[in-house]
Amino acid sequence: MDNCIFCKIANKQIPSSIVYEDDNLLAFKDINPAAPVHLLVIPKQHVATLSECTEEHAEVLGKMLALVPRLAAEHGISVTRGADGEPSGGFKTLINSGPDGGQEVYHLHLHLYGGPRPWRGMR
Ligand code: DGP
Repeated sequence: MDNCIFCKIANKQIPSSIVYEDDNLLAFKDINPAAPVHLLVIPKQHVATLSECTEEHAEVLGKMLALVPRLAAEHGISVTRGADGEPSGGFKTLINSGPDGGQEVYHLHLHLYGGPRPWRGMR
């Protein structure tokens, strides 16, 4: 898509801090981080919004979600368990969809937030 900022990032027409890339996906740092770790995972192929996804997109959607544990581990935000078995650490994933869902960039993206709180505007 000609005027899509995330297509331009995927095509390396504009710079970003890329943390992961394969044939289908790109992950990069959010330009305006709301948490100490704030990454975006996108499909390289343009899809405007989750609301327009169908069964055809199941594979790439699965790949996006399946990438999260790896990114979390690489950025030190995995869920860990202490000797008492209590969980600590962890992260939040979010896909905003449409104006009411707070979507500003119309290229499907998954937010991955983590790190010590507080985070901006989020519980
Ligand atoms: P959303 O509201 O879900 O559409 O979030 C869009 C996010 O994209 C927002 O957190 C800021 C981020 N963003 C917008 N433009 C750029 C950019 O040019 N580079 C990077 N790295 N992130 C961007």
